[in-house]
Amino acid sequence: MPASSSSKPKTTTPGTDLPAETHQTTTDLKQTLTTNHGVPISDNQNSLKAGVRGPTLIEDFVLREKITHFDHERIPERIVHARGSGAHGYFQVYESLADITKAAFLQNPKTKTEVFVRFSTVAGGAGSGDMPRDVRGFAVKFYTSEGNYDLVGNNIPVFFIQDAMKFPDLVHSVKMEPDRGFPQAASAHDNFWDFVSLSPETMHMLMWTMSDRAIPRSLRMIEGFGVHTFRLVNAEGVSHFVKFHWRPKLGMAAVVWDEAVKINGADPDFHRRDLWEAIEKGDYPEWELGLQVFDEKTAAGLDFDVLDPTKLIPEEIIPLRMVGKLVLNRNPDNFFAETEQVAFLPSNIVPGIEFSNDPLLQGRLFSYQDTQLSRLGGPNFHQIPVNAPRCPVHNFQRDGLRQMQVPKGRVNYEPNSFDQGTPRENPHQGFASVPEELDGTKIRKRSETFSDHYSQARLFFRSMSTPEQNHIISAFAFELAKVETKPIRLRMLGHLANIDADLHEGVSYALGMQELAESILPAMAPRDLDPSPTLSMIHKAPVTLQGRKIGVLITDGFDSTLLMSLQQRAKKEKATVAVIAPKVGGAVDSEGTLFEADSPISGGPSIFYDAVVILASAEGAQDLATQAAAVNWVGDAFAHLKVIGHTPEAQPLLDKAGVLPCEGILPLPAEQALSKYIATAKKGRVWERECALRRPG
Ligand code: HDE
Repeated sequence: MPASSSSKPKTTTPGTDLPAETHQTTTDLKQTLTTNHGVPISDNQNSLKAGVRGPTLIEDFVLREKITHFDHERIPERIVHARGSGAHGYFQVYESLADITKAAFLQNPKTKTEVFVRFSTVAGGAGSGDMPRDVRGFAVKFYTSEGNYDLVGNNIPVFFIQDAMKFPDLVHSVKMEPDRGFPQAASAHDNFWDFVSLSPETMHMLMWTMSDRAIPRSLRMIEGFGVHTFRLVNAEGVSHFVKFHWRPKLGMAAVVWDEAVKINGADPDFHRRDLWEAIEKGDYPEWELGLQVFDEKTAAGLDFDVLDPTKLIPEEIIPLRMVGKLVLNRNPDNFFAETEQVAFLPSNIVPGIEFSNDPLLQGRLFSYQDTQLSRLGGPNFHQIPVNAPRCPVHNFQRDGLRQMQVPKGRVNYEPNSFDQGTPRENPHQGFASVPEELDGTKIRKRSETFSDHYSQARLFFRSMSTPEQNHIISAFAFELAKVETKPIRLRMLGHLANIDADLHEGVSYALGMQELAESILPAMAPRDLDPSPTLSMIHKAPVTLQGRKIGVLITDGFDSTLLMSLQQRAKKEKATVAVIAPKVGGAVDSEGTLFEADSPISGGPSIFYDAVVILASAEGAQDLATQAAAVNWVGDAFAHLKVIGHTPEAQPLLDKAGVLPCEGILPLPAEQALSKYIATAKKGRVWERECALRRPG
C-alpha cells in the first residue's frame, strides 16, 4: 500500500509535522513575531531558498539574524562558582542598628530592602551537578537607597588561603586537571591534594570541606558567612569590627556521601529544583542575619589575628547578635538575564560598612570588578537590570561597550560651570573611609600572626559529634584514595597527625597506610582550644519536618486512609509528601480508587526524601520484593539512616532489602501509629544505626 496519496487533502502545515489547525499564526500585529529590528516575520519554519529543493539564499536576513543570535547566546562562565541558582527577596532589620552602623538600610525595621541572592558550587562548570563535595557560595546583593551592597560569602566561615596571591593556584589545582580535562567538580584528585598539602594554611578549611557542610540537603538549609572581618561605622564615626553570619530558619541539614553520589546522577538539579519549588509553593526560604561585633581591644585579646581569613571566632567567645531576616520570595523570570548575569562585587559597600585589611579581601576588591569586564563584556554591566541600583545614579562616566543609556547635555566632566544642575560631590552623605593611621614598610611578607595553621582545625574536629567525625575521616579517606601519587597522601597524613591523633589514625587505617605518615613540622605548635559545640550540625539540628519531604511508596491494594492521614499530619508540620508507585499512573487503593503518583520508583528514588513510608499491601510487597529498583529504594532509605514507617504487610520487602529491626523502623499497623512516626521523623536521621552499617573509610 502506498504511504500517502497526493489526491488526499493536506492535513499538515508544510515544514512541520503539526496538523494545520494546531500551527498557530496571527493577524494581530501586536502579537506578530518580528526580527530584532522589528520587521514582521511571515514564516518561522522555512528558510528562503532558490527553489523548494535548492540552496538557501544569503539574503535571508531573518534566518541569518536568528542563527547569529543563537551562535552568540553563551557568555564565558564564571571561573569559579559557575554553577549557581538565584532568587529575589527582601531583607529587614528587627531594630535600628544605628548604635553600630549608619548604613541607611539598617536603620529602620519598616524598611524592606530588595535583594537578589545567588547560591553556587565552586569548582564545577555551569552544567555540573548540584551535589559535589564542595563549598557553597552565598552571595547577597542588597539594593539599598544608598547604592548596592554585596555580601559575597560562602557556607563555610573560613577560607583555604590567607593571601589573594595564592588564589589562582588554589583554583587551578581544584579544577579539572589541564591535560586530561577531569575530574569535573571534584577535589578528589592529585593536583588539589598536592597544592593543599604544600600549603598548611588550608588545613582548617579542609576540615570543613571534608565535613557534612559540603554536601547540604538543600540550599534552604545552609548557613552563610561573610568570612572576612569587616567594619561597621556609626554616624559618630565610631567603628567596630564585624563578622557576618546567615542562619537558615529551617536549620541545617546534610545528606550522607552515598546519597550525594546517587543524587548527582538521579537529579543533577536537586538543589536548584528544591529552591525553585519551595518558592513557587510560597514556602519562602528564610535566614536570620547574625553579627559578631567587637572592638579593636577585643580583637587584640584573641589568640589569632582577625585579619586572617582561615580563622573563626567561636560563638562561645563572641556571641551572635541576631539583627534581621532575609526572605526569598520570587523566582527569577529568566535564568540567564538574572542568575547568570548578576555581578557580585565585594567592593560594593555603602556608607556605614567598610573593609578590613584582610589580604584575601583586599585582593577580592580588585578581582570581581575585573572578571565582570570579560564575563559581561565591558564597563557598563551595572546597567543590566539585575545589577542596576534601585536608587538614582548620577556621574560623568560615559560611553563604552554596551552603553544602554542616553546621557543628555553638553557637560560630561566635573567641576564645571555650565550647568549647576549636574551632579556634585556630597561631603556630608557621600562615602568616606573611616580614617585609619597606616605607616608600613613596603614588603612582600606574611604576618607572623597568621602562622598557627592547626589549632582551629583541631578545634573544629573536636567540636564535632561522633558521626560527624566519622564522616570527616571517611571523606579524607575517599579523597586521598583517589590521589595516585603516594607521597602526596603521606604528606596529607602528616598534616592530619598535627591536627588530631584520632583523625590521623582513622584516615590512615581506612587507607591501610598506618605506619607511613610523613612528619610535618608546624610553623607554630598547635594548641588545644576549648571545643565549640555550635560548630556541630548534629548538636544544633532542629527537631522539625518543616521544609522536608516524606516519600510514600504505595502499591495496589494500599490503605488510602493511612496515606491521607499522613498527608494531613505532614501539612501541619509544613512538610510535603511525595507519592511513589510502581507506575506513574498510580495505584488503586483497597477500595478500588485510583491514586495518582508523583513519580514511579525509578524517577523517585528514596534518596530524594528525608523520611519514607511504605504503604504496601501483602500482594504489592511480594511483587516489589522481586524488583531490584524497589528493593534498592528501601535498602537505600535504610542505609541512609532514614526513618522508615511501613505497613506490617510490607515486611517481606523490608526483609529482602536487608532492613534490620532497629531504631527508626516503625510498623504502622494503624493510623494511631502515625504520631510516633512523625515525632521520630522530626528528629532527622537515625545516627545510632550508622555504626552497624558503615565503618569510617
Ligand atoms: Fe570569590 N570569586 N574569590 N570568594 N566568590 C568569584 O567573581 C576571588 C573568595 C565567592 O554568585 C569570581 O563574579 C578571589 C572568598 C562567591 O556570582 C572571581 C578570591 C569567598 C562567588 C572571584 C576569592 C568568595 C565568587 C568569579 C581570593 C567567600 C560567586 C565570578 C582573593 C567569602 C558570586 C565572579 C556569584 C566568585 C575571585 C575568594 C565567594 C574570579 C580573587 C574568600 C560566593 O572574581
